[in-house]
Amino acid sequence: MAGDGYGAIRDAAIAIADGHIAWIGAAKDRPKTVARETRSLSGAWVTPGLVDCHTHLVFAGNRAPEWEMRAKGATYQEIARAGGGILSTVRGTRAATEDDLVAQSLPRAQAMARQGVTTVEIKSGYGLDADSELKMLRAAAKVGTRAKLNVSPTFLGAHTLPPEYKENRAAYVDLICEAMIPVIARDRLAEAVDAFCETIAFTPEETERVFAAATTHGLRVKLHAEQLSNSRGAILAAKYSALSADHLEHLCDDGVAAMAQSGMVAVLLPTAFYFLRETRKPPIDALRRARVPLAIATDCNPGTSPVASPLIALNMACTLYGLAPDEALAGMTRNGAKALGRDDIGTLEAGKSADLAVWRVSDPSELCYWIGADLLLDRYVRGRSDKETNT
Ligand code: DI6
Ligand code: FE
Repeated sequence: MAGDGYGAIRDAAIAIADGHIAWIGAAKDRPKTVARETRSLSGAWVTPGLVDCHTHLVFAGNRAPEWEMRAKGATYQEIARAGGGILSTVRGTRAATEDDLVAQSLPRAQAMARQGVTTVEIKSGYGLDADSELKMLRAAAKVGTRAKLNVSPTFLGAHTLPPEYKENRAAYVDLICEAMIPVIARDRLAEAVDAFCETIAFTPEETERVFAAATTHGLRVKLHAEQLSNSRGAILAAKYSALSADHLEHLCDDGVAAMAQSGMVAVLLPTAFYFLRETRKPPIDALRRARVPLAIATDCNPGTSPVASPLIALNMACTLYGLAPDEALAGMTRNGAKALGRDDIGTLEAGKSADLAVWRVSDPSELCYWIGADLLLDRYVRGRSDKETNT
């Protein structure tokens, strides 16, 4: 029957009070208390608001020209020589004012909201100096307010080495650990600290220094791990009780075991896999057998996943990675929330925040099935409908 496997309640009622779900169940069982206002969502499906737990959606400019060069046969080295790659986004982001960054990033956030996202994680990592990283984190908060999204900000100073530290890697890691993380923790500008542990980015030793500093300052960690090669980053992340390890195409058996042991979430980013035309998939079956929760996210970024559509990420989780639609949807609700360390969102239960998505579908599998359809009827963010707040 429609909705089997999703924990669906048919002919349901949801009571909302003070921005929270006060009661949920079959409409015939609903408590007799008189509601101040009732609304019929007859014929629609309601899910938790989607949680996109891995994005870099705040950045300036884009890399479409570079992508076009690649489509015409240019190599990575040629593009780098022509000033392309991640450092071109760093230059653009450094040069942008905070208002500019907000203006350029807002349409991406609004596109996500229009597809049912209510919580989005946004990473810094295109500033790579203290002022520019803080500017990105402030812009992320403003974008969230304007797009009516809850933002979970993450500090990703260890994204790539800034050009001015080319000859002195250790000094940049010092700057992250001794100057940036203490200020970010003190001013509560981020909820977590991430790093890109990869041959082209930071070594496991450098990553460990960043994790140690984050932990000292009371911030949780997470990691871009095993995307292009196996650096055993997931094992290192487990040692620091990370929330998640993300990408994981090259994750080995030891990594799966370490993630299971420490209770981490595996965040899968199938749109980045698609965009890079990768062929090696994450070890999904091994993760399932080890009962590691699977989350799905967009990785929205200008280089490897110019994707502001959570529903396309769900589709690709199914078509490219072989997830079942109910598994994929759990990956962008329940397990996306878990990857952010949040227990107040991600499921429809009494006591949780009333963050809901209301869909024009006849079965929840349609959320993973359509590409480019207009499925969202409404969202509720902390109990307030987009319709009443004029989004
Ligand atoms: N992994 C990626 O694929 C991206 N960042 C990361 O940590 C690349 C980001 C970019 O190219 O702008
Ligand atoms: Fe990423």
